[in-house]
Amino acid sequence: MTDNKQVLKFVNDSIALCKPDKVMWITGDEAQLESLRAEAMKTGELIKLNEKELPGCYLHRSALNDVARVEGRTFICTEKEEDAGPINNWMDPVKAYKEVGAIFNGCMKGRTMYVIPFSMGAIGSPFSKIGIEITDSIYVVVSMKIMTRIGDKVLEALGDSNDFVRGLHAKADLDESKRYILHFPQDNTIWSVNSGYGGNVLLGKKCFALRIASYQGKNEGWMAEHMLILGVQFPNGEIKYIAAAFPSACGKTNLAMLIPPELYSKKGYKVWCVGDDIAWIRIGKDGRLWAINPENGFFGVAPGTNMKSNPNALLSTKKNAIFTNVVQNLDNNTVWWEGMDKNPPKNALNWKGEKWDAESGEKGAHPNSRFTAPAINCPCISSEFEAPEGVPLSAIIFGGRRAKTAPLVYQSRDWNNGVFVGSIMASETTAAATGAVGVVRRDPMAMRPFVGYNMADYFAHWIDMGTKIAHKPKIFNVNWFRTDEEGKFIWPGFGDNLRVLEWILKRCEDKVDAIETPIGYVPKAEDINIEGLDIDVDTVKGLLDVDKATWKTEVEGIEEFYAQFGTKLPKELRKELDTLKAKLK
Ligand code: O2Y
Ligand code: MN
Repeated sequence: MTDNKQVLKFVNDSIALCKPDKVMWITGDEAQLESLRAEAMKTGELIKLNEKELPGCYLHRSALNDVARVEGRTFICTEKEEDAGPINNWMDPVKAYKEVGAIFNGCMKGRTMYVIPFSMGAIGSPFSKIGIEITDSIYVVVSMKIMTRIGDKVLEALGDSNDFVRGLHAKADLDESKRYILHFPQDNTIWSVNSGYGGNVLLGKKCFALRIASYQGKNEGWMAEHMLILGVQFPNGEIKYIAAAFPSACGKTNLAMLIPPELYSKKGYKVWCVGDDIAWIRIGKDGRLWAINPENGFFGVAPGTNMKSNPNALLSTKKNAIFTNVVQNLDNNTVWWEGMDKNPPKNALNWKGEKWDAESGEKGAHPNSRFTAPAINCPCISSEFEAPEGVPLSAIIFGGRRAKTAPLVYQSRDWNNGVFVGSIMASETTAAATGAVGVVRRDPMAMRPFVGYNMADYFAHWIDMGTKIAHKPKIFNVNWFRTDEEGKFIWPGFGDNLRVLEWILKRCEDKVDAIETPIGYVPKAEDINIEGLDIDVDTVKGLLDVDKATWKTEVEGIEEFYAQFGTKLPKELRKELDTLKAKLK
């Protein structure tokens, strides 16, 4: 427990509102967590998996109506609507506290309230931030144990400080019509009600580490970004770090845990994962950008994860992990999902807990089924994962899924041009996502659902950071998803993406030339190493082609997207767009 008056006030206020029968402070002690897991097993909230095959692992099934983040019910509650901006849903904070407070009122009667002190970032690191999550869900407690650092040591690090995020979560009735994920950036507060699933309830992740933290970063002069962080180790032992932002379904976790192709590993190249989803980035004393991963685990999509696509992710799930909404193999009490292997279990339950026949054609695992796994399980976790100051960034990469528009890789001309490149990021929908194929969704810096304030101000913050960073990382854009006439991907992707990272890191050190195009610098085709690949230099030329007509159409889409920001759009971005238009003439 703690003497911190602000923490006690927050907990007491929450007790008065939610009226739980019992309150339990989460100490981080393994015996306490084990007793909670045992309790959750009795109610079916957690199912213990085969201890020999998957030691310390559990299966969790969410409610059928509660299987993903709910962007439509996620709100930024600022006094002025303009401060939330045109991309976010906005709710007046007075109205939000009153109306959603009524849903919280008495919602924990007959239940236990758990108080989880947690740290985003290693405890005691100058980069780290503390939160208190109050919840009525054991699944949340045990997941927060994996995804963050929790317990008494966090309260010790907080001391008397009032600098903590207040997170209140209640499953309530899981009524989706009364589901709200509310952020009060001006009060350091998050309220989540009527959901029990992932990103809606593990409040350290998207709610704190992106939405609230992006607002804190703007006010405090740093950046909270939806980026993986990886280190490329060269044969001479030197390691260069990259942060990269991609919209969902672009293979972010796969890139974060990339396995070098044999040609590279034989020479001594290695890739180390610092983080797969979120980066907190600050200017170091040396004038470079330094990044930490504020999380302690991975909350990865299960379907499609296999020993070929991402062995490091799969191996990360082999102990002390929680699987949500996957198939349960009843013969050996292990788990399975589509794309794990070609041998679906014969005797199995689907994600809903129903008897499931793989031959039926129905999917067994939910498409958004997840594993929650400790980062330290990952075979390629970086030795700098816990480094208090993080890692220095040589490059920032933006990316999207574009069939034709964006080349395999291009470098922005300078920081402001790089911010422009991030601001126009977009992905084309796949059939799996929406049913409509090829619809362009603008997702600036992959932060569309995660900026906790007006996106135009967020762009301005990026521009402003550029004026303060003495040694700026170079900014690039990649597109692994260009397709041929038959719609097939041209670039092999996965581990071979290291070939592109190699060019990027060479550019950062001025070790390789490039060709100027209207959108930035592309590689000379012969400078992308294709040794051992089934493609030739002409194919690479095609992958690097910048088609003016396609980009003129793209500019129309950018104009339309920018229009919603009105006069708030930073003039630097307007200028970049004008320059692009002029170069395309
Ligand atoms: O649907 C959810 O609750 C999870 S969404 C998610 C999980 C891990 C990493 N990234 C994301 C995302 O939506 O970007
Ligand atoms: Mn994400």
